Amino acid sequence: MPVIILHVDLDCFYASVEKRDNLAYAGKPLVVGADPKGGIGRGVVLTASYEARKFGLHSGMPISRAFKLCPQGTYIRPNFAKYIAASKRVMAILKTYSASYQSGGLDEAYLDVSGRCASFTEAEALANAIKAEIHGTIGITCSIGIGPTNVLAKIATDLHKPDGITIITPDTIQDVIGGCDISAIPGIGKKTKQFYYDKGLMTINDVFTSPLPDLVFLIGPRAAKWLHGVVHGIGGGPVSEHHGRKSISKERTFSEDTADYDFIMTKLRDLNKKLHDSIREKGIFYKTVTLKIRFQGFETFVRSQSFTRAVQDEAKAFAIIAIMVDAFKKDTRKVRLVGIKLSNIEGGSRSMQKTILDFVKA
Ligand code: TTP
Ligand code: MG
Repeated sequence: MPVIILHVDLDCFYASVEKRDNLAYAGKPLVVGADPKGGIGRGVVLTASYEARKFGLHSGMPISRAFKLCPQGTYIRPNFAKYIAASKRVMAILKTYSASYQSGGLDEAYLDVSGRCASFTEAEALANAIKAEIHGTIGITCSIGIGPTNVLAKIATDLHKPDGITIITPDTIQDVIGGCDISAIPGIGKKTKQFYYDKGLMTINDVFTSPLPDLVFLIGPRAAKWLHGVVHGIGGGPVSEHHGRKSISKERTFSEDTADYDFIMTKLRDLNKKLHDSIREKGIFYKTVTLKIRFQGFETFVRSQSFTRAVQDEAKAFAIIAIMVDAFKKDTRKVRLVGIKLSNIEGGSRSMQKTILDFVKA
């Protein structure tokens, strides 16, 4: 019996809920996010309807830029309570289709339907039934990917959006997704993809046709094993948004040991910014900030502090680092190296949506 996973993802979720509740938005570009204030507003697009996406709008785009690209759009503020209520109802429906249910956040979930579908054809019929029930009951559409692993199912979902179904069987992986850019793989973002491009891995096919030892040579054993597994449908485990990474860190050894704390703080600010650029790109959140400081003679100290919930906050992280550095200033030795580590990581949209839940509860 083949392993068959369904990945269900709601289409432009927040915008769909708003459209459901206000017929005036039908067929129009709708943007849920910050107030554009005629083009000078701050903040970002949370989601854009598919009509708005035709103008190039997407989640995370500065609202001022969105307004320039699509001034005729309707711009509304989010109503999280409504989205959470809709999400709960959707998830309750999904759970009735499989005991093996795994949430992927507010608007997506994985269902292992191997137990009730003997073939991918049967799974497709089930996917149609799920789409119909969600549409009929909640009034919004979703897209469904069907695959032999969570990650392949998730990649499949994105191929036919909105309101689509895409099937990848173990035999059609290369046919269906071979031509996709490598960034179609969850965990490879717009910036990380350059790393793979530089190694000649631009499409999924480039990975598919590379023997594992070649991949190990190119990108190292850990990433190679992960990537090889993804494209060959090996490893059905939960989708990892960040290669199963537990922390992300950067450090800097000074060319000359220094006691100039203004200079040291400038370097730390720079490291902190780079780390945050990277986690923003990947959608990673962290709870713990660690400072590492090595003095002349190699004595090394680490100091950590944790937030009560996962965050992605460059300014707060830097404030914590500054306080921790202060405690070392009385040491008269010069500093050889500083580093920052962000750990207790939660990846991808899931934790982002947790913070939205926290936000609403607060
Ligand atoms: P997504 O599933 O990433 O996006 P979507 O549902 O809006 O669109 P798609 O049809 O491509 O699936 O995210 C689900 C919701 O999470 C989205 O409606 C708004 C919210 N969200 C944010 O608040 N910030 C973000 O950066 C992203 C990507 C999503
Ligand atoms: Mg979605």
